[in-house]
Amino acid sequence: MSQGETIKTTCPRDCYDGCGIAVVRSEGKISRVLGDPDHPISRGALCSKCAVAYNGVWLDSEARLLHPLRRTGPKGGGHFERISWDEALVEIAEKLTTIGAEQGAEAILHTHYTGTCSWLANAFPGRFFSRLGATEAAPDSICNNAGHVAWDYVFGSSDRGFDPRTAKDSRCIVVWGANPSHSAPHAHKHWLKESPAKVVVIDPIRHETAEEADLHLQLIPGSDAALAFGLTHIAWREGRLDSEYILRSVLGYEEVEADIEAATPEWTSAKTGLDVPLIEEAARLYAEGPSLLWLGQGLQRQPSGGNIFRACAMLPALTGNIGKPGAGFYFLNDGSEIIASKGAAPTWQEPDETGKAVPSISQMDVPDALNDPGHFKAYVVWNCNPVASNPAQARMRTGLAREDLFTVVIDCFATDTADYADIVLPAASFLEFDDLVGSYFHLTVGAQVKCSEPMGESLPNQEIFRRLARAMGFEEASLYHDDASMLDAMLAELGLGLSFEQLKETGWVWGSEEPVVLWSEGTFPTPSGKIEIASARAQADGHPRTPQPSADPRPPNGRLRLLSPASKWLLNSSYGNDTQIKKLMGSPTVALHPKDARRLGIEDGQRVALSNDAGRLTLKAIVSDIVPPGSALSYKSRWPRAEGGHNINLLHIPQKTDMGESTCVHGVEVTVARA
Ligand SMILES: Nc1nc2c(c(=O)[nH]1)N[C@H]1C(S)=C(S)[C@@H](COP(=O)(O)OP(=O)(O)OC[C@H]3O[C@@H](n4cnc5c(=O)[nH]c(N)nc54)[C@H](O)[C@@H]3O)O[C@H]1N2
Ligand SMILES: Nc1nc2c(c(=O)[nH]1)N[C@H]1C(S)=C(S)[C@@H](COP(=O)(O)OP(=O)(O)OC[C@H]3O[C@@H](n4cnc5c(=O)[nH]c(N)nc54)[C@H](O)[C@@H]3O)O[C@H]1N2
Ligand code: SF4
Ligand SMILES: [Mo]
Repeated sequence: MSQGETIKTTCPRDCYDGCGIAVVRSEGKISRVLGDPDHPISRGALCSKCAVAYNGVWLDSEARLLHPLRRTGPKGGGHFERISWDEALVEIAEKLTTIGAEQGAEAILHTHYTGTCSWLANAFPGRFFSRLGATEAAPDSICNNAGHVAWDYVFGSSDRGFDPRTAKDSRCIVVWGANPSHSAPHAHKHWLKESPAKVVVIDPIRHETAEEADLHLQLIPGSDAALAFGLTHIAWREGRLDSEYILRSVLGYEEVEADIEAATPEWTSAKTGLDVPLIEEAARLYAEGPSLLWLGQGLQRQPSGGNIFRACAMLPALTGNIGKPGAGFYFLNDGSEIIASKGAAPTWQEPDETGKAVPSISQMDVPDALNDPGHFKAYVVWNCNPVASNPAQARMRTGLAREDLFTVVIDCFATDTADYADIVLPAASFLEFDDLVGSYFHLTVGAQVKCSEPMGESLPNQEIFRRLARAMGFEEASLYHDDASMLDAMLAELGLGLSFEQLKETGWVWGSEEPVVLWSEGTFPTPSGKIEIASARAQADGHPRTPQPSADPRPPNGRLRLLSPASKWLLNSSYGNDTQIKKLMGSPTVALHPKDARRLGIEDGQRVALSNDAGRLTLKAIVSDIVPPGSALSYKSRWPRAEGGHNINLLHIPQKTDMGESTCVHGVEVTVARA
C-alpha cells in the first residue's frame, strides 16, 4: 500500500443521496474519509453527520465490535466474554437446529433492515433465513410499507419514480412529507436549488427545505388526503385537468369526481388549517407543470398513510403530470430494476430454493410477540437496532429479557439491542469489503471498495452467513456463492458493460447517460393497465374502492400529535454512539407551538414530560412555530443508553397503518405537561 493513496468508494447508508466517497490511506491505514470531488451528488463533501462519524466512531477500534462474544451477566446488562468464531457458530447452529426440530423453524424470528444498503451485505443473508424457514419481521413495516401497498394499487409499482435529472425541465417540484435538509442533504443543497422550478413544500414542520421553498404549506398532520382533494378541486375548477390523459391512462375518475367537486378551497382550509390563497397558488403551480411530485416516507407514517398516498396520486394522474420531461411522481426508485429494465428479481435477491413461502409478521406485532413465551424461541437481529428503533420500547426490553429467548445480534457496534444478546457477532464495516451500492433517488451505481482489512475479527454479513450455513450443515450451492462472482454477475445483469474491477476505477456510473423519463408509454402494471384511482384490488382487500377526502380527527383532551422524523445528526440510530455527534446534537428536545406552550404554562428551555399509555419521557422544550398548533416535534433514534435508557420510541404505540400493517409513528399522541 502506497502513501497518501486515495480510494473511491460509495456510502451505503439508508439515504436518498448515495454519495461518492474518497478514502485517503497512508501507511496502509485509513487516515481520512472525505466526499469524492468527482461524484455528481456529493461533489466533494460528505453530509455533516458522515463527515464526523466516518472519521470518528467508524474508525475507532474501542467503539467497534471486534470479536464474537457470549453473554456472562443478566440480559440487558451488556456483560460478555470473548469467544472464538467456531465456538459462536457451533453454539448458534446447535440452538437453531434444536428449535427447528422441537418447535419448527417458524419459532425463529429474524429482523433486519438497512444498517447497510450495499447489495450483498443487505440481501445475501436472506438466502440463509429462507433455507432455514425462519419467520421474518416484515422489513418495510418499520418504515414505508403503507406507501408501497397504496401505490401498488394505484400504479402497479411503488419503486419506479422520476429520474431527478429530469428536474431541469420542471417548472414546479412538490416535496410532500419529506425533509431533504435532513434525509437527503445533497438533494437539498444542490438538486432543489439548481433546478429552475418553483419548490413547494407540504409539511407540518418548517424545516430548512420548507424555509427555503417558494411556498410552504404547513398543514395539520394527517390532513393530507383532504389537501390532495382540495388541490385537485382547484385544477378541476380552472379547467386544468388533462382529459386526454385521463381517458387514455386513468381508471375511475368518474368515481371520485363528486368528491373532488365537493372539496372546495374553504372546506380544504377548514380540514388542513391552510389559508385559501396559499392552497390556490400551490394548486395552480402544480397543475400548470411540468411538475415533479415527491412523496416522502414521513408522509405515509400516519394512521391513514395508505389513503393519503392514494389521494395524492390523483394529482399527477388527473393533471397528466406523468411521463414527459420534467413531470413525474416519486416515492422510491429501485435503481437496479430501472437500469436493468427487467422486472425480474435480480439474482442477488433471496432465491428460495426450498420453494417455501417465508412466514412474516409486522414489526408492529414484534414487541408483543417477543413477550409471548409460546411464540418465538430465537431472535436473530442483523443490520438493525430494534431497541432504539422499534415501537413500544419498554415492551421490547421485557421481551428481550426473557430467559428462554435465544438472541443473536450482528452489528458493527455494541448497541442497546446487543446488550440483550446471548451471542454477539462482529460485522465488518463498509470500508472493509467490496460490494455495490445504488441510491433510491438518483440512478447511480457505485462500487463499495475495500479500503482496509476488517477490524479485529469482524466479517461482512455475507461471510458470516456462509459460515453459519456451513455450521448448520446446509448444502445448497447458493448459500456459498462468493462475493467476487456475485458482484460481476450483478453488474452483468445491469447491462452496463463493466466488471467490478472496472467500476472500482471510476467509483460510480450513471445507470443511463441521459435522464430517464419513466412511464412515458402511458401504461401501468395494474390489472387494467391504467392508473387505478378506483381499485378493485384495494376493495377486495377490504379498503374503500377510491381514495377518501378525509383528515384525521384532531387529538382530543388537549393531547398533541408527536412527530419524530429523521434527525440531521443521525442516520436512524447509527452514529448515536459517536462522542462528537452527541456533542453536536445536545440534549434531546421537543418543539411546541407558542399557543400550546401558553396553554400548558410551558416556557422555552423548561423540562417537560411527554406521556401516553406506552410511557413517560422528559425532554427540554423549544417553543417555536416551526410546528403547527396541536403538534410536537422530537427527532428520532438517539441511543437509549445515552439518555438514561430511553429515546422517543418509549412513547411509540405500535398502531398499524390503514394499509400494509406498517408503522404510523407520526400519528402517536402524547399529553405534555411541565415536568
Ligand atoms: N420514532 C421513530 N422511530 C422510527 C422512525 C421514525 O420516523 N420515528 N423511523 C423508522 C424507520 S423509517 C426505520 S428505516 C427504522 C430504522 O431502524 P433500524 O433498522 O434499527 O436502523 P438503525 O438504527 O440505523 O440500525 C442499523 C444498525 O445496523 C448496523 N450496521 C451498519 N452496517 C452494518 C453491517 O454491515 N452489518 C450489520 N450486521 N450491521 C450493520 C448499525 O451499526 C446499526 O446499529 O427506524 C424506525 N423508527
Ligand atoms: N439524516 C438522516 N437521514 C435519513 C435518516 C435519518 O435517520 N437521518 N433516515 C433514513 C430513512 S430510514 C428514511 S425512511 C428516510 C426518511 O426521510 P423522509 O422521507 O424525509 O421522512 P421523515 O424524516 O420520516 O419525515 C419527513 C417529513 O414528513 C413530515 N410528516 C410527518 N407527518 C406528516 C403528515 O401527516 N403530513 C405531511 N405532509 N408531512 C408529514 C415530517 O414533518 C417530516 O418533516 O430518511 C433516510 N435518511
Ligand atoms: S448518509 Fe447520505 S448524505 Fe451522508 S454521505 Fe451517506 S449518502 Fe451522503
Ligand atoms: Mo426508513
